[in-house]
Amino acid sequence: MSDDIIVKFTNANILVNDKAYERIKNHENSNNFTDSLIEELSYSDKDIFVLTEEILDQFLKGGDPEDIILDNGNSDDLITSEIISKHAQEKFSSGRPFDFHVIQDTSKKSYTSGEIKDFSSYFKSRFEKLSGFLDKRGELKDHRPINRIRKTEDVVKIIGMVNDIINTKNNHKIIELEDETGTVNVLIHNENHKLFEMAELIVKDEVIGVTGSKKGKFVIASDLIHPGVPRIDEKPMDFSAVFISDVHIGSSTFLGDAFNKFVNWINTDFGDDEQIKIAEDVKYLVVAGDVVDGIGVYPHQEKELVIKNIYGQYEEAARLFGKIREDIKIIIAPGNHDAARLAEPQPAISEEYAKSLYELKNVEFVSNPSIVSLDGINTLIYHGRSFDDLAMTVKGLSHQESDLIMKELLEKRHLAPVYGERTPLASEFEDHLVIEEIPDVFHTGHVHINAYKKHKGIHMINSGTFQSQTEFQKIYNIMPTCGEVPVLNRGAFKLLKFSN
Ligand code: D5M
Ligand code: FE
Ligand code: ZN
Repeated sequence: MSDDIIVKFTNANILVNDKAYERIKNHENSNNFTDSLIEELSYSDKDIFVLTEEILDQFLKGGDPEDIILDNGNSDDLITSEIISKHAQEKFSSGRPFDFHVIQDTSKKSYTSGEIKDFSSYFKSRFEKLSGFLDKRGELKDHRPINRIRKTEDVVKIIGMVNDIINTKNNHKIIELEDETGTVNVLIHNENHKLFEMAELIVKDEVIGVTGSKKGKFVIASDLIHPGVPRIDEKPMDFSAVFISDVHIGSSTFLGDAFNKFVNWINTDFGDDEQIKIAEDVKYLVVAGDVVDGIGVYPHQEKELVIKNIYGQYEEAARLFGKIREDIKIIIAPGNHDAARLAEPQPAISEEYAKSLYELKNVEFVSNPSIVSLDGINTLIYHGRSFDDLAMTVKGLSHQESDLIMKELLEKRHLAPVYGERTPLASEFEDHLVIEEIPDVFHTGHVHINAYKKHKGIHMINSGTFQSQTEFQKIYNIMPTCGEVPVLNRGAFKLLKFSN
């Protein structure tokens, strides 16, 4: 009988210490008790573990045996430490198991032959992906292709890409909409205030749904529908993630003192008790582009550089990021100042230029945009170049409030909806800038001004900069927020200031 118990536990990869074994053996229904223990404990992700009296107590109390297993690492009661699996040892000795993986990276996938046919397959891909989201919207149920709309019709539902937006003499708006079958003009009356306001946020090349009626040449819009994002549930988070961007190492306006303070904080050597507590929790540092200032990014840039070659800039970056404690994973995406193809999607920063940065063991390089999972918290990283286009073309959107832009991009389900303006987009076979997965965190930079808002459960973060105002920014009256670092601390947003 008691041999059976041992065999059962052994087959289940569970070692039983003497005291626990005595108690199980003396249980009135030892066989059934063994079975239920094995069933409960086999959910553990450890290869082998030791069943102790405490675990048994926990089990009998109806608690989760896992809770106590984690606390038991140093207990003398364990038979020996050698028999704990290597896997478990790694997990416990570092004390910080990482669950990091890259969900979307276009570094290698992204290519283009540069031929005209790429251009049409690019737009076809964009249309297919975005109309796919709209197709699921109840408001657009039974929508029809544009060439199937009759001359006069009371109820019209269509999906199309915005070809053009025209403001009429009487202050109405006409949106020219196109699908694979044809084009149609959608009229938005200025008396329909709410709809007109919505229409002001529509940009060229985005894909929208329209409901309305057909009269003569026009579809008179009663509603405009974005692909949209559903509200998401907040995920539990038992660590801190830190977000920075636009460090601009190599520039004479790079704020080295503030950055050093930041590094000291993240290493738990600087800050008040509460701040140090947050730092102790940090597992991930995400960098959303413009790590260095680059060279030849704008005319006469050399006058504003203290490190005038790109290799030297990345070496300095490696020296500074190399001071960060090694048990923090650093994830780096490129921006428009980094050494990577400028056209988006930008592949990861080139190893050729950033050799010493690549030598740091705790750094991961990803594309712009990319999606990474930080212990299950899905983070969409995008530098934010397209913000320039949106701030320029859309009334009410500005660099100062990039949270409003981020919200629009989420609702449009596209990171750079306007094609052919300042944001160079690679005409690929596939549109990689469609927001296909709903992230938990949407992290951007580029504008050098911090922003934070939660939209339908998604943390939208712009991580500001470590560069003081440049000559260029003076001309455009851009007032950067410097050395202000957003942190998600166990799900709560905090902004830590290192600028003075
Ligand atoms: O961008 C730094 C800041 O300058 C940011 O606020 C955007 C703005 N910027 C940069 N390039 C342009 C263009 N071409 N037009 C308008 N505004 C721009 P950074 O990428 O760090 O140079
Ligand atoms: Fe920048
Ligand atoms: Zn930038």
